[in-house]
Amino acid sequence: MFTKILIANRGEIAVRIMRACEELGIETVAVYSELDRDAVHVKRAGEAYLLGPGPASESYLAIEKIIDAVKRSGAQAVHPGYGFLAENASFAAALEEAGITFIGPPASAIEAMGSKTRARELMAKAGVPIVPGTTEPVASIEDARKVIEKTIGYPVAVKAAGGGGGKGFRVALDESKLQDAFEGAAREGEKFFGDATVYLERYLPDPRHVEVQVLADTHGNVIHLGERDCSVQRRHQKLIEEAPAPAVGEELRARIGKIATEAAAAVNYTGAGTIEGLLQDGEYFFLEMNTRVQVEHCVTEMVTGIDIVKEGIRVAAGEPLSIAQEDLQLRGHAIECRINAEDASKNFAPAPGAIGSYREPAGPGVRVDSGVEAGSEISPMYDPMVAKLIVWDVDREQATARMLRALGEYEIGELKTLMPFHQALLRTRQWHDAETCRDLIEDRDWLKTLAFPKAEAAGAEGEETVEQSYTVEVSGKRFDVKVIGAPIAPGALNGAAAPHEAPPATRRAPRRSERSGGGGGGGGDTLASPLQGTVLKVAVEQGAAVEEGALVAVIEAMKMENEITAHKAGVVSDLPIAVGASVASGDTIAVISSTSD
Ligand code: MV4
Repeated sequence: MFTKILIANRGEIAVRIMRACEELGIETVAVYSELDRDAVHVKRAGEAYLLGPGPASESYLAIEKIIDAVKRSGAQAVHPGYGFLAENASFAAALEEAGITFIGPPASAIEAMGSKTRARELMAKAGVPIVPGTTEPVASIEDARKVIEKTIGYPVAVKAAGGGGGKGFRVALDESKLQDAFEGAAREGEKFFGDATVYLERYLPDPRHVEVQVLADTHGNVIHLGERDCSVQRRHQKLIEEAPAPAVGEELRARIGKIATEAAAAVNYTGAGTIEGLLQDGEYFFLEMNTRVQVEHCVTEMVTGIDIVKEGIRVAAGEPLSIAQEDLQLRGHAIECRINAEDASKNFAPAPGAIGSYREPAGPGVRVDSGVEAGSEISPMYDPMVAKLIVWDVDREQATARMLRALGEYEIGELKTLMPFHQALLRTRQWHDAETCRDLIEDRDWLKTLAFPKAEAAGAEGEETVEQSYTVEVSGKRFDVKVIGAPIAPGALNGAAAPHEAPPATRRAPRRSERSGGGGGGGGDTLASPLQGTVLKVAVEQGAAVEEGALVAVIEAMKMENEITAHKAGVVSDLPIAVGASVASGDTIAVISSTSD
């Protein structure tokens, strides 16, 4: 077994891996960027090395710097977590060359699964069912037209060969939309993966996203740990995951488990991996393989009792898997909610910022995987995930009630997160009936009901107002009261009652973004940018009439395209942005004046 591992990641997954290392008696090494000097994963590690400035390209993606830190620390192995370098075959190969163990599959397996057309071809040859479509790249729109006419039909999914996780994925409902879809998928493929190659699949109308966790060792053992359902997604970002999948029974589980282990064996896989697929009317189709530990691995850990991260480390050290397929038992039901710094009511706009007070839920069946504490900063530079809240209970209904209880206990001060979204969604009939909830997540009116309360407009002009909570006792009975008004100095209360949210020392004036309503809206006509980035597209002209929710601009930040939509209907009276320009968080994107008042 290794004695020291370097974790080439940050946030909750870095902490998660360190926990596994500690239990295995392995020393831990963190790496960090200048933005993460005070981060939890850095404090937690046995030792830590600065990589460089905040941008990932100069820190968490800088292969040479990471290898240098491995050498300085004397670590024998590197765990990449997910994201960053986790599915970078040249990183795995570079480590191998330097005599360092990569905790993950062989570079050849990463490579084989990295090209989605190659993966489809391999899987088809191995007898794994794939979504009907092409296994060869489609060179031109004319070629695409021919194949669709002959075999696939409409609607059709156009996907980037270098893609995955929904990046570079467009749908053409009919022939008139094919050019847009084809060019869009190729453009995104080129931008994200440096590969404009696309392929085609039959578009399935309302499938479930069902994925199978696999583990493989270097002794020829390949097992599966059952499936997860990840159908609740937004812009291909998973929001809620659960295990087992509500639509999968014992027979189907055995069938898709076999598909998954055969897929892994076909690429000589080792370590932890996931076969992602679509389930439609009892039919299962291979979509892609994630050659790493996934965000949502925790729900599988909860229902199997197996520590997937520890198994991955054992396998990398040459040890056999600690369990056999026939010993595996599934028990109960687990749900995971991703707690992102996002405002669901504003179309899931990123809402980076600092965490004020912070308290994690606890109690039976509750697990929190986080990498933050009071005072942590959620930077717009990295993933907006603050934490994962995972619960276990004997069945889905009770797990749902437990999740609602735990969400209620979770206190993340001063940051806008998806917690209200999760609370609302888990209370719907759609969730109760185990529907995919796509209609809800795309329903703007429903999302708007999740708006965060605004602390505003009670005081006189120019005077700042805040919302504060107090506990008071009236005739010996406790009441929680909310006071909205001018800030009260803590001393002014004369000790009668103290605000019980944040201690006075940590209270601060709201930042500009909070005063304007938080994530790109504000109360008035101004549509402010919720994030810092580059204007990729301006979709309206000055003077144009827009509907509420209409696309105004696309802003690229961290290679993600963020659609900025009109926060109200009206006429674009000012548009101080241009394609290629940089915008800061809070900058005006457009001013939308009302037409009738
Ligand atoms: C699809 C699809 C329909 N037909 N492919 C790909 C990445 C993953 N994030 C979702 N993906 C989809 N691929 C074909 N040929 C529909 C989706 C999809 C989806 C699937 C199941 C549950 C929720 C979904 C939400 C968006 C897209």
